[in-house]
Amino acid sequence: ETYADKVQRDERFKALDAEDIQYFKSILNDSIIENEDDLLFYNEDWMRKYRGQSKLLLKPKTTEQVSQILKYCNDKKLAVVPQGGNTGLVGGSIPVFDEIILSLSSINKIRSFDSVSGILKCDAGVILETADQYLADQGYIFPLDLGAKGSCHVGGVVATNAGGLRLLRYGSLHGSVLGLEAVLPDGTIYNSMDSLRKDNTGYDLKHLFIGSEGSIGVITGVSILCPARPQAFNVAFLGVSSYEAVQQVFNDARKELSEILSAFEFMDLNSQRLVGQYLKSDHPIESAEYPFYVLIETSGSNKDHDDEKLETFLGTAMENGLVEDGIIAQDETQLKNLWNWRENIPEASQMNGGVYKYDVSIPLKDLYGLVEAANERLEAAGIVDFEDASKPVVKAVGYGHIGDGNLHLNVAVRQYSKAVEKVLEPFVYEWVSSKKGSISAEHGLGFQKKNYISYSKSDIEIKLFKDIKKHYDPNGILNPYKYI
Ligand code: FAD
Ligand code: 2HG
Ligand code: ZN
Repeated sequence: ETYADKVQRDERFKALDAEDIQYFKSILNDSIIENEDDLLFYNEDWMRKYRGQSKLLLKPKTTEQVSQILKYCNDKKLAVVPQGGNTGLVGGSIPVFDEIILSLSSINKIRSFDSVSGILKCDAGVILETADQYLADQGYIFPLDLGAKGSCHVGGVVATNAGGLRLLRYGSLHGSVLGLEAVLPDGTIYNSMDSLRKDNTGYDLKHLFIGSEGSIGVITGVSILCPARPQAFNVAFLGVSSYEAVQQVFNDARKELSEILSAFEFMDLNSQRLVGQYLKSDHPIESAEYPFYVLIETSGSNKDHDDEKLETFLGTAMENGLVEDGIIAQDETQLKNLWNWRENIPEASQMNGGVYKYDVSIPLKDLYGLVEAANERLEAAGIVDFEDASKPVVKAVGYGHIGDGNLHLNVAVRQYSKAVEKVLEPFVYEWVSSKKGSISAEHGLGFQKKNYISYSKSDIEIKLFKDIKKHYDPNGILNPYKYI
């Protein structure tokens, strides 16, 4: 992606000089990266779609160091991008021009865990999987899970308000995060880490930071309420013949599996074909190909009870023709394998060269219509073919957290190109807006959707956003050129 046609460097920001680097060295010693090759990973996003030109990455080890850095940058008008695990999917975590990258990866300690209340307090740079593993050892679970868990940070998912695979059961981070520690651009440290579950003393400021995408402060600590880890997990993978049937299965699952239903994901056939190519293996449902697949996870406290409920549910769904074929994982390995066919879609959809991603909320009945509309449009333009490598687009595939009304439309391409982008944008955003959907269900706006926010927010809402940004970051040094 080149930025020249989308945005210009803001000349109010100072360019980095030797004196600045000297200052950062005086507080961080060696915890900085200046070498261009070493900076490459941090300058480029996970999809290799966006690339910035930062000359400096800072890795503070304490909140106080973050405070010193931001105060200095604010005084000197040096622009800064906060970065967690750099797994964000909207180009929000990388610089656009020469912004300094402030990495949280060395602020990475578990601070405390209270095994009676289930409250975990940790640094922002703790890797999500590390936090979940720590909790597993204590019989608890992190209330959020996603495919990037091995790299993304607790602070990064909070800054994004990521949704993921467990939202259906545990709700959004706005519900489970109890308090935060965050550093404002002028160096002020805001701290609500000791908040209790109930606290109605005035504005609940933490909510401004959850999902703020690094635009008003740098999160350095998170306090989060974690549920007891379920004792028994089951996964079923089903082949379904129509999108209507997918919705019906979801409806029935909510009623019949009720309190043990913990995830309900759907995938279309083309997404599974891509995963098959990526994993180089046969699909777990071998009998035939189906237009749609559903992954159902149950989790509870009594394996026999859950097994019985799931088997009865599946038996009825097959008898009444809603489900064509299905399997239930018989052991831990099979359970992980079934999840792989869902969790590997992001990787598989970009293996041919690149991917245009749209992460949208749409009322359930219209949700898959977007994938059909996108494919029709690509076909009308004559640029899509699953097999023919001379066409720039492989296919538009659809999958996602159907239990949350969240579709992921991934347009797998052989290379990024302006021509393809023009066929898709603003078409996709207009389509979503016409159905009163949201152009970002869980990945945020970042750089990708900076020009499209008005498809989902009114002028008044956008003005209020700007007021908040100006209040917290009057010099605009934090994550500039992004959605605000
Ligand atoms: P980064 O990518 O580094 O940053 C994301 C944004 O937050 C940036 O704007 C950055 O400036 C800001 N930021 C990061 N850390 C801080 C901080 N400490 N303080 C202030 N701002 C900060 N998302 C979902 O919602 N659901 C999914 O199921 C899901 N699955 C994914 C699967 C894969 C394979 C991948 C690659 C991504 C997936 N995502 C998913 C995207 C998701 O947004 C990120 O994985 C995660 O939320 C970002 O965490 P991170 O630490 O990598 O943050
Ligand atoms: C998922 O649900 C993630 O797998 C990523 O949110 C979706 O890559 C995507 O578009
Ligand atoms: Zn998702």
